[in-house]
Amino acid sequence: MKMISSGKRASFPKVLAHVIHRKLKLALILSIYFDRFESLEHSKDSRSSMDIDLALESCHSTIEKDGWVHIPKFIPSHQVESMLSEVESLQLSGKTGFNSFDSHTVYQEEIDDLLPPDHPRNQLQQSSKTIIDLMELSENSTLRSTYMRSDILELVKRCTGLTEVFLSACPYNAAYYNIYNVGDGLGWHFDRSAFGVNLVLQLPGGGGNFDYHHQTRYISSPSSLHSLEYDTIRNILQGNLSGVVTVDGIQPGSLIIFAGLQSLHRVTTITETPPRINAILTYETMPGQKLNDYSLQKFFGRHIPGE
Ligand SMILES: O=C(O)CCC(=O)C(=O)O
Ligand SMILES: [Fe+2]
Repeated sequence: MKMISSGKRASFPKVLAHVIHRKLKLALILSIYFDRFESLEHSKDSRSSMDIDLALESCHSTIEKDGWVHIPKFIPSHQVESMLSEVESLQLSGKTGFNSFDSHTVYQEEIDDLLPPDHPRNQLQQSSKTIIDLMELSENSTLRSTYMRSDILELVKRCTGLTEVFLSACPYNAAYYNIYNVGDGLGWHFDRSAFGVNLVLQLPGGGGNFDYHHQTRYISSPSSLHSLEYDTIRNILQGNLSGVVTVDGIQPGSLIIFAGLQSLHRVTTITETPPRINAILTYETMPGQKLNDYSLQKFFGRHIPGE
C-alpha cells in the first residue's frame, strides 16, 4: 500500500520483510485454495484446511483494518489468458461493449436540487470506460462460470465477514469486463454494493491507479446519504488526498476485495497502452439486489423497463 499523502508509514526493514513474507504466504495458500477448494471440502485435508482458515482470517482482519485486501496471483495465468481471449473474441464478433463518457455524482444518485452544484452531494465527476456486461457473455463464458463458483462466494463471505453473500439479480452488472483505454478513468465514487470484487487481467502501460479512501462514511444501505461525510468528500474532491492510498503491487491474476459502498475510490486516467482490463464480480448482501437505474444507464447504457 502506498500512502499518497504525508501519512505515517512504518519503514523498518524487519517490518517490511515480515509483511512481504506474510503476503507471499497468503498468496500461495489462497491460490492453492482457488484450485482445490472443492476437493478439500470433500477430502477434509485438515492441515490444508487449517492453513486456508488462517489465510482467510488474515484477509478478514486486513479488510476490517484497511477496507480492502489484495490477494496476488489468485487467478492462475491460464484463466487470466482465457478471460482476455474472451474479451478479444467478443470484440471481434462485434460485442464491443458500451463506451461511457459521462459525469456522475460520487453517490451515483441523481442531483439533489435543494443543494448547490458545488456541494459534495452534487459535484460531478467525469468518467469514461467500456463495459462488456453479463448479457453479452456466452453461456460457456469463463467469466460467467468464474462468477458462479461457490469457492469464490465462500471466499468473499469469509473475507468480508458477512453472514451471507448472494449473486446479484442484475442481468448486466452481476459480472462484467471493465476496459479502460488511454484517456479513460473512473472518477471518485461510492459503489452500490457493499463489497467490490475485482479480478485484474491486464495492466495499463501507464496511469490507471486504484485510489482508495477507507471508510469515508458509515451507512447501512446504498442510498442513505448524510452530512457527516460531506467535509471529507469535499476535501478529497479538492485534491487533498490525506488518507487516500494507492493499492500497489497489482498484477494480472490479482484479486482485490474492497468495501466500495463505504469508501470513496477512483481509477486515475490511463496514460499509455495497452488498455487496463479487469473483471468485476458483484455479490450482494441480500437476495434479489440489483444495480440502480442511474448507474445502469450511465455506465452500462442499459435500462430495466419499469425501474
Ligand atoms: O476498475 C477498477 O479497478 C474499479 C472499478 C470500480 O470501482 C467500479 O466499477 O465501480
Ligand atoms: Fe467502484
